[in-house]
Amino acid sequence: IKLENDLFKALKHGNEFVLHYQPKVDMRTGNVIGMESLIRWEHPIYGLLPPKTFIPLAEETGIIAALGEWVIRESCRQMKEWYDEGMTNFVISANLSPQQLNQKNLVSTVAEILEETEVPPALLELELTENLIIHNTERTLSTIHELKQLGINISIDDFGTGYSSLGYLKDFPVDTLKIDKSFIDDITTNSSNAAITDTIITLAKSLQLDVIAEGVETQEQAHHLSEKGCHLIQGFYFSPPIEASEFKKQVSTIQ
Ligand code: G
Ligand code: G
Ligand code: NA
Ligand code: MN
Repeated sequence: IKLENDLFKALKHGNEFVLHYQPKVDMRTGNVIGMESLIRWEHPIYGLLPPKTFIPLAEETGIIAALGEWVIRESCRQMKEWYDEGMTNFVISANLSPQQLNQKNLVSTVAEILEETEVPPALLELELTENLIIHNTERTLSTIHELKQLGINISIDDFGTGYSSLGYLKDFPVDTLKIDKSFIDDITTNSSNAAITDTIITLAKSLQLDVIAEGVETQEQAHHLSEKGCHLIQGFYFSPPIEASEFKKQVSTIQ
């Protein structure tokens, strides 16, 4: 209850949340091609709280609608700032909770934020978890179509972890599959996970989707993925999520 009250207050007063940014790198060029924004809560007493300590609570209490809107707006605001500084080749990704997709006004809110922040729609990506997509309804599907019509990108997060047939992929207008970290962890030693990863890469290729691996921590993992044709990488190997102020420095170091 205590944390729930704090969450309401933190959102109302607006300045206790912060986004960190994790670069996504194209290994063929070494360029940063985008970044995922990941929320943290600068709690006045408990210090910097990771999302797992408050996102579930925000989802249970419905606060996620307003919090999620803040995440998209702040991601776009920061993106525009970097864009104006000449970093025009990035796509910024924000995570979307399942509840947000059921919000009636989600599409119009995203449209408003794009207009307000003057971010080109093609430079925004929303990450949806595979489980959200599997438990889809007609409405989920039409919402995703409407989001796509705004000109933004859609990626499927944690790909490979849902219990699904892959049939949904032909109905959903998605751009990118994000291979879940759990497959990447032991990709060089576990032949099953290597085979699954390989299959996802092939699947993405045949459906003409982009594919990115997340949670890449070692050079061996990066090499393995590269050899299999997955050139986009996100993970501690290049950088953990970092503050906005660190991001510009990191970008010039990586590039
Ligand atoms: O880096 P990390 O510990 O921050 O992220 C942990 C989890 O929290 C991830 O599963 C990530 O998808 C989720 N997460 C991070 N930021 C957000 C956000 O802004 N919205 C939602 N819904 N989930 C987020
Ligand atoms: O949205 P998603 O569940 O994919 O969130 C990504 C999570 O993975 C975040 O908590 C982020 O901090 C974390 N993460 C990103 N790269 C790495 C990595 O290389 N190793 C580990 N252990 N965690 C990572
Ligand atoms: Na994500
Ligand atoms: Mn993920």
